[in-house]
Amino acid sequence: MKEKLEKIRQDALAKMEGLGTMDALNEIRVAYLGKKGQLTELLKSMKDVAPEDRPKVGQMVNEARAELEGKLEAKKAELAAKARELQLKSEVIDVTLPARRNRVGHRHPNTIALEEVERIFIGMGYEVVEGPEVEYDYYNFEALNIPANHPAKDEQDTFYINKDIVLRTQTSPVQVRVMEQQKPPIRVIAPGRVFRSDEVDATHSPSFHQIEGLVIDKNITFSDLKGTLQQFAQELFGPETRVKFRPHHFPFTEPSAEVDVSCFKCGGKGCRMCKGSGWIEILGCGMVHPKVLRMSGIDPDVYSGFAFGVGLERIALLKYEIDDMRLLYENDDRFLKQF
Ligand code: 2U9
Repeated sequence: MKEKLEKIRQDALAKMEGLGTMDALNEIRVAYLGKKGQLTELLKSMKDVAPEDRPKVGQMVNEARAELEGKLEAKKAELAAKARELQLKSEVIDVTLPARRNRVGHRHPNTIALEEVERIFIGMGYEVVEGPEVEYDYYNFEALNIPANHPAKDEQDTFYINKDIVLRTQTSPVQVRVMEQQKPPIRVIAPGRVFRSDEVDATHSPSFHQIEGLVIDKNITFSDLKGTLQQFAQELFGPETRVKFRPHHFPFTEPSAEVDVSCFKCGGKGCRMCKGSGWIEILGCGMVHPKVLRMSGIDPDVYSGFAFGVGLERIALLKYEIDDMRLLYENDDRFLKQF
């Protein structure tokens, strides 16, 4: 019995020596001290020991048990410490590594150009107004003197939701809504996204942005239009800028004109920017057609007004000398961060 006990004790201690994991430790605990463990079994066989030897043998078994339990606890603590040390090593933070850059975005060239145009017109007393991108055919065409059979309404030009509703092709319907709701004097600009069924190329996109302006009051003349757009061009492209009005036709204005500015790159001498002409076309404008005023409840015998429209992308491309409109929509930040 004594030898058996000593053998169990030695075996257990030897197994504990090389032990590396908590699982292995538990296996040893179960194998020796568990319900059916070797030491427990030994205690059960006490009945075979001579009665006078029992106290002595009992004490020896208990001592061995206490010793093994103590060793197991110590081993457990040692394994836990090792695991913690490994964890700390693997989670160590190298404070000398360079910090990861926080890549902050910034305003899109369209936004920069829009805010510049808004700043100029707000400075002249204009209000900025917005309206729906999905619009009634009436507001987009009819109220602007573009009748049912007009070529601008062709499916090639316009996205139709149904026969009465379209994706707006211009921001003019916003100004029609203003005229219906407000009495003159009216002085607004209407920026926003517009849609035309165009193929994508360097200067076209099925969705782009416009800024249109509308002024209505008593005694508004073409001179007011010229002075306003000259002021706008000089603020946008520099004080030396000259403007040129060329006769044109729009259904919603009469008379109508297209406006060129002297080339801000060469001052008008002719260069690559202005294709040698010295002039760059930037917008369209005119005096609001009397029929358009009357349709929205403004008496053309009392009031008159002017309107203009400019493509926002066109301004952004010109101002930042970008040669392909598609770059504005790719959102490649190597491109965007240049502005
Ligand atoms: C109302 C009456 C008249 C807005 C105008 C233009 C001339 C014009 C183009 C510029 C480049 C569109 O983006 S573009 O293709 N626009 O030339 N727009 S007059 O006239 C109006 C607007 C509202 C009630």
